[in-house]
Amino acid sequence: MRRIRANAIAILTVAWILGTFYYLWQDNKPHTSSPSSASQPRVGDSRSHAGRPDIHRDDSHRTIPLIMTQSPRAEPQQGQLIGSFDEKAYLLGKQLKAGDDPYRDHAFNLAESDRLGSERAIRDTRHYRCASVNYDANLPPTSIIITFHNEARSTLLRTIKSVLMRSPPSLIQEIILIDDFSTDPEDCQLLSQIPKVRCLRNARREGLIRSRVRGAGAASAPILTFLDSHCEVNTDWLQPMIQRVKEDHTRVVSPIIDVISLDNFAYLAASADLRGGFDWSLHFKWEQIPIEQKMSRNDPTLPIRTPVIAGGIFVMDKSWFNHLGQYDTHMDIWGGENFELSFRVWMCGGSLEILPCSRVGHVFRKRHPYDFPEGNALTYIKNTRRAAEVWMDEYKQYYYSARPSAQGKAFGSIAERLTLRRKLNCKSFRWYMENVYPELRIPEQDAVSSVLRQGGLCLESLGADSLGLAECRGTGAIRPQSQRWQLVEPLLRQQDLCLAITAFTAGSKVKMEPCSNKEPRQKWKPKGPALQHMVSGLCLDSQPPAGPPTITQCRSQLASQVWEPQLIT
Ligand code: LR7
Ligand code: MN
Repeated sequence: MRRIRANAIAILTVAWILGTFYYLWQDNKPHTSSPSSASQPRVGDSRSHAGRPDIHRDDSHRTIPLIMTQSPRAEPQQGQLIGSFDEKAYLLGKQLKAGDDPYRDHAFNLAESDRLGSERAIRDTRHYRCASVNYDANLPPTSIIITFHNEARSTLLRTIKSVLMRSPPSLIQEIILIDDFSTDPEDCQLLSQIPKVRCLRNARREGLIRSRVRGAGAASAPILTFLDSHCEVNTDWLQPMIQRVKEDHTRVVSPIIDVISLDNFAYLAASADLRGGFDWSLHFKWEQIPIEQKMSRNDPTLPIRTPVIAGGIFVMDKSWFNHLGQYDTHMDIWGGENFELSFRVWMCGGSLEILPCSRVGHVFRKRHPYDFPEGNALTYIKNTRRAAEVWMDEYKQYYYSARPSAQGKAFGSIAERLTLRRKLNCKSFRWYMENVYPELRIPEQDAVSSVLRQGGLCLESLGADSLGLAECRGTGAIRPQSQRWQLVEPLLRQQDLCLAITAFTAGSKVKMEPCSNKEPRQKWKPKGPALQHMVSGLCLDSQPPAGPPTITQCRSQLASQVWEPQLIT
């Protein structure tokens, strides 16, 4: 009897341990994206509804913090998606020749892309809670618009097949390809044998902006979905975006853009805490969502408001796209259109968001693999200048000071776009700054000039090496440059020269030298009325008053260490 009981306990213990291991394994195993689940409801699915020079290339988007993922599992193959289309013949029609540089034509490793096949499995990179979000059963269908110029056949086909494999078929009305005058018309034409795929070819090179407008004009669905030509969409990518647009047609929504390695085509999850931002030169960058917003996010499936979108991958109501003026079709080839669209959407009554439950992979590259007929730099300047002139009001001055070379470059007439802005009764850029992107610092606030007063005297630079206290001269505009200081933490500037220590020890002299944000000898911060050198911890001291100032041990209220900034107005 006792033996039977002991055996029973042992069996139960083993079963419990095995059960625990199985549970943990289930929880940790990589989820692999599968063909869309919307048409096949899951058993026990308890879904509840919840709500470039920087000109050459905008490189910041290539530095997305990554979360490394495990290798994916096999995904069931989907037949019948491509009809009579002969995929093998299509891919064999363009093969890399032995000895060719696999990066030459596309700025990514073509050999690796060709080797991968068109239906590979990728990891489902969403937060696990996304799988239990519910979407309406009767979402409206969308037209997918993909513009390309000399895209590699294998990446283009993988983009299309990933859409067909991982979207509910009822949501895909059509896939419109705009061949932007690629060398070989068959790259596009042959793909129109795939059911739902249409191919439009430009008679000359138009650039991605006019190409997308053409695609949108040909679209028959009420919702537009734009994709770059080297993407792979992930599990249930489409429903979250269409749902948000269906609920409010003024929303323009993007997925989180995962990274497909340009070297080995690994699919890597991007951080879910990023939004789109920019600097005054109109250089796009990914940035952390502001800390207060991050703290108040208790549901990782909720949308993230974003000041700008990256530009290539987004969903928008077609009537809203047309109502808001599509794109500025005087912009050429590549660049700047994402700012123009983003400012316009926000300022004219819409909103922009990133949906963390939607994930799309994109091959980020380090250079453009195609030519710019007018040159890369001039094109980027023309496009961003148009965006700045039409939308940025008095704030455009900061764009020009960040990009002095833009001044005087041709950008064509903007009369039509200004009329559009007036007709749509759009808000000011100031409103955008205050309500949408208050985190963008205004350079002029940093650059206000002050005198640094000590008693009746002012700190003055006398050439590069010599500094001293001198009688404060003039007021307002007639203050001499040598007494005007800009306190842009951590730098103490006079134009391009900055106050620097000469050595890190007490008693060392200070001098002026060309500014560098990275130079530890130039870093200062206010400490009460004193100015403390951040690295040495010593304070700026006028002693002895006759010679050049030095750095000495900080002592509170020591008269020779008191520097009162007095704004020059
Ligand atoms: O003359 C051209 N004609 C085209 O049809 C030049 C390009 N294109 C096509 C091209 O084949 C591709 O499909 O336009 C698309 C975008 O060009 P890419 O892939 O060379 O550029 P990118 O990935 O750096 O582009 C990002 O910035 C662009 C600014 O104009 C566009 O907004 C792109 O759509 C945008 N891509 C994304 O947002 C994807 C995520 C990358 C980021 C950030
Ligand atoms: Mn791209």
